[in-house]
Amino acid sequence: MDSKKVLEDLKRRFPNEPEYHQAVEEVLSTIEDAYNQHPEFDKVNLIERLCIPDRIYQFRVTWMDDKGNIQTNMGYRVQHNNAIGPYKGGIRFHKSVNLGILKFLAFEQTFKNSLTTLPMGGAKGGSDFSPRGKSNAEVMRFCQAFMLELARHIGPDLDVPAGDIGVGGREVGFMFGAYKKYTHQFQGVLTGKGLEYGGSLIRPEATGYGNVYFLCEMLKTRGIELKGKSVLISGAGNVAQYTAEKVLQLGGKVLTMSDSDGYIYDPDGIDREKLDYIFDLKQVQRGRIKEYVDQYPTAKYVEGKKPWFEKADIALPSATQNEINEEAAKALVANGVIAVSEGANMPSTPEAIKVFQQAKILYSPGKAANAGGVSVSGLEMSQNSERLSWTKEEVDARLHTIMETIHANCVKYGTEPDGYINYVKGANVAGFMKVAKAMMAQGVF
Ligand code: NDP
Ligand code: 2IT
Repeated sequence: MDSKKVLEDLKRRFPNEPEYHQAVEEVLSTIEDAYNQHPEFDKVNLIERLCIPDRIYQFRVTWMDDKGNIQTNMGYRVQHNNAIGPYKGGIRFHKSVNLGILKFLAFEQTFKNSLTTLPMGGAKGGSDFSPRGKSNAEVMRFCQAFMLELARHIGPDLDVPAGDIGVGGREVGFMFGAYKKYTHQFQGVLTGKGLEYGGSLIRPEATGYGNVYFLCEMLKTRGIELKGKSVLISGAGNVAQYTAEKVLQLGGKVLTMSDSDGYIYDPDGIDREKLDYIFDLKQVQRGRIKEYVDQYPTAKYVEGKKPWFEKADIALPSATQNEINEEAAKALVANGVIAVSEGANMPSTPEAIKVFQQAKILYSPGKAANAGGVSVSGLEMSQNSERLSWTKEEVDARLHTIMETIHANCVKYGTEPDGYINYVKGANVAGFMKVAKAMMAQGVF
């Protein structure tokens, strides 16, 4: 494989999809050596078949707002690869959603799901609809309209969506209800469901908890403990909230959280009581993070900025893609950060990753560090299939084991001659090899 040529070709065929190009470039640049050791891969053009999604559905979603106006949004499902299991991946509702972003996410998901040790292929879907500022009834009508079209393309053994940005328990519930009504079937077709109708314990917590378990594994390689360390978290949504909870449980100090308008910095740390306030603010009131400083005036709110210029030991980006650029990465390193572990998908730009790796700090990409979410989704599918529910302890223990296994695989495939662990390379090579071998065994499609 000539990775430059493959990438140039993709850019020519699919222009105006910069996030997709970015995700592909990162993987190709790290798997090239491993790929070239298997000439049989290139003989069947495995790389192009792995980079280009199996299929993409694109549709108009029409719904009525509370004033009786008819609104339209775009809906998408990218089914990237199902070599190792049914398509699996979240649904994102955000005004920025477009095909290029969903293609990057579906591509990443394929390698992430491969790393989880569970049988899941890669997919992603979503809409440029934003639940922010919409009434409950509007969100319900939108979810029903979205599912009216999506329902014909998914199924428990075909494609199993879940949440992502803008899609939490409420939206999954509305979509599940709609799927059930349209198909007349009660099936485990979505994960992240409520506990009363087939959801798994620990699924809401899984991405955040998993990232902190992964972080602890990374720290262990240098004999460092999380206890007593200060932590910057971005985002204030599902991933950020449960990341903060686990950091607190393990004795770390959370200094920041954020949303797309700005960040809060609490010099005393966000303790249990303050975190409960944030859970209520975000999950019940659906408020904004700046309201935190009204409640806790010793904290500050910084409008329009990201938290990366504050001094801390650890950074856990948990909001969105490309939220850490080169300048932010340099500031983190200059301030003595020892580890960056990604709760979000592709939050660091390629330039930022270079800064972390050149400084030889511990740095793990989202496809390894945030794989806990989809892993517990996989465990939810297992529970649905056997029509049983496992205890919190059992699911959490399995999540822990999966994160340790992913870490061990990154070490196995990513350790460089000087002993530095290149987690990007490790995750990409480990994720790639499993999918590649499955594709080779199944013939050319
Ligand atoms: P939520 O919708 O629950 O929360 C997203 C948070 O990030 C909000 O605080 C939001 O602020 C902020 N945010 C979203 N978009 C932007 C933006 N463009 N710029 C700045 N801030 C932004 O989503 P999740 O917590 O579920 O997802 C966060 C990240 O984690 C995403 O990258 C997602 O892909 C990834 N992820 C999620 C998993 C899951 O299980 N949910 C699993 C693995 C990864 P605001 O309210 O202002 O929009
Ligand atoms: O990016 C992700 O891994 C998710 N949004 C979770 C996907 C899932 O199917 O649970």
